[in-house]
Amino acid sequence: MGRLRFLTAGESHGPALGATVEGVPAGLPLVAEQIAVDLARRQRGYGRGARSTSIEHDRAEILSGVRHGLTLGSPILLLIRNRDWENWTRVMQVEPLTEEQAAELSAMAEAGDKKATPITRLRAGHADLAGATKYGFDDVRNVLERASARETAARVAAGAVARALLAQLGIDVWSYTAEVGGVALDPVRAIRGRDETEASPLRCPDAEAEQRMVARIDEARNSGDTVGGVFEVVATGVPIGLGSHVHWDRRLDAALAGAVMSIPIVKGVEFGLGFEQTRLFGSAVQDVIEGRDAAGSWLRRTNNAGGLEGGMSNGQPIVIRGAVKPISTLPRPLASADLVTGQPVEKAHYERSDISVVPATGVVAEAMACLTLADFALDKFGGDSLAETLANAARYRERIAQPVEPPARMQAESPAADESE
Ligand code: EPS
Repeated sequence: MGRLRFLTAGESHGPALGATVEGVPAGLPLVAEQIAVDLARRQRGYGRGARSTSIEHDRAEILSGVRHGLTLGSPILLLIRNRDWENWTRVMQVEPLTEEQAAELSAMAEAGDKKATPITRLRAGHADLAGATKYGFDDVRNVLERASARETAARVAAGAVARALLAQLGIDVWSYTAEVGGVALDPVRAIRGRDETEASPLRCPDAEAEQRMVARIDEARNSGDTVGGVFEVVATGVPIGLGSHVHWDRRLDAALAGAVMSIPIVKGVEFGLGFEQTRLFGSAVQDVIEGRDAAGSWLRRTNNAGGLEGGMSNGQPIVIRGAVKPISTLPRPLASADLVTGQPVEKAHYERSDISVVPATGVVAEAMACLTLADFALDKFGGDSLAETLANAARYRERIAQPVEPPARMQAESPAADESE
């Protein structure tokens, strides 16, 4: 990340999550309510557990970088308080434990309070083993508190700031659920509009497929299991030319793939037709260029490239598909091994968990896409104030809508050039 950067902080059951967003131009209207919309969207979705649906009601406070509703160009600090913290104050205490507090924690563990008991039974698929080994921990809680999907709430808050900037540039980013537990939507039946899709249990535009997806989640819940799926993120209004073909780390496709892949539960990312292209002839894959319309926009017959060619946006909608693995914390735990003894144990650790988080992961992927697109848009258009960024973007859009002048050498009547042919 260059022009727009962000960092998150916070443990799942600590006092709060935080995000710092740096590089947002001055003068962007921003209020907490805008951020609240996306935070609420991330918490919804059939298959989520008690923590998301009834304990946390995420809201981000804006603590810096905004004055009288407008950004200042300075770092924007966002804070989301964990409501569950009040149940974890001793277990997750920031200050060193006094002797009495340590004794209190031991007594809680002896009385069977799982929260207070060090975790050593490793969960396969989670960060438990590698994280504890790497950092030298004897209690997996020190890893899982940060590896938790709870951290993605901070990303969504940061992403909402980026979304506000993109909206000013006419760029919109949305996602929906395309597949859960092997049940895929049928594009022909995916006729729900955006509002209806948003209000549906899995944020899926195909009502019939959604019912079968819900059934798969129920099936997983009844057998103490979990399911994954696929989300699709679509970004519209992205002008031609964000990113670049000239160097690997300036490619927008690579940055988007990395950003979406960084979401803990994501195991694969494709653009447009993605892996399916490998099974087709080139003639069936390339998006034929049909010329320009009256407004100067380039027309395409298809969008198999998912809006990205040569590492750049090509003016078509950017379509990202992300593979969500089944959650690794299983209500009916798998066999495992103990971190301390190295011996097999009958059951891995289980606290609470969700059954499926595909719609929520789509919202997190929107945030990561927004942050990446905003970064690349600022790289292209610059600007320390919103007015400057918008003026630069408008000038660029105006230029690319104009007809391209014929190359100078084709205009010049040069006998020498004719002879050389
Ligand atoms: C998570 C386990 C559950 C999820 C949590 C991620 O939390 P808890 O252990 O407190 O019940 O609900 O996700 C969130 C709280 C969230 O906001 O997304 C895990 O193990 O990663």
